[in-house]
Amino acid sequence: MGPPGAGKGTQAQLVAEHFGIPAISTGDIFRANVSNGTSLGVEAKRYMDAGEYVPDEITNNMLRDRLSEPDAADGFLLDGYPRTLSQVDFLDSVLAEQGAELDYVVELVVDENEIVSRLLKRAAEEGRTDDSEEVVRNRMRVYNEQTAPLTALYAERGLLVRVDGMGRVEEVAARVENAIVTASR
Ligand code: B4P
Repeated sequence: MGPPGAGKGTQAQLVAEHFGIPAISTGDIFRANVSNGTSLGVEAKRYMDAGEYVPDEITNNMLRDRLSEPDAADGFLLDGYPRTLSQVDFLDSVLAEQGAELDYVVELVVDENEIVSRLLKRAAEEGRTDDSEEVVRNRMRVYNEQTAPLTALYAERGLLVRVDGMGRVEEVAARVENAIVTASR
């Protein structure tokens, strides 16, 4: 978990590779659907371009399908999911059906100025349509309202591991890996 631009996608790839499990990013799945012009992509794009969350029903069904693929049978890392209370409840029910449970919830902590500067840099380099300053500010507002409160819920469950997300990508990856190893002792 972490605000937009905290480095969730960047770290998810590195950490999943380190632990030999797939990184499952709801944002990436939406973007793949947008590029392939699927009906899911057309629907998702409307929300993503405005910096709003894609409705829970669409996101939850998509996530359930992805978790039923064979490569997720022995563990997985979720990137950018859950983002709402309804997604937390849905994930709990899918995991219960599979007899699985979450081991950790990693929160990347990054200050707001750094976030805006990272995302504006990405807008210039990659041209992602949801990285304009106006849309980034809306994404941060939506995150603060809907997703930030979920970290308290996972802290109550004893699953939350908070990691400083400032600094170089490799430094942050080492911190995440160490935090997970320490938390599992
Ligand atoms: P995401 O794809 O999750 O986008 P994000 O929040 O910007 O990603 P992230 O934090 O992963 O940033 P990244 O590592 O790339 O979501 C996009 C949209 O999809 C959402 O707004 C929503 O509409 C929709 N969506 C996704 N999941 C959903 C859900 N569950 N429910 C409903 N809607 C959903 O890093 C950002 C930039 O910083 C990159 O350019 C990177 O190179 C750079 N960077 C990373 N780490 C750095 C570091 N340490 N130093 C310097 N730069 C760094």
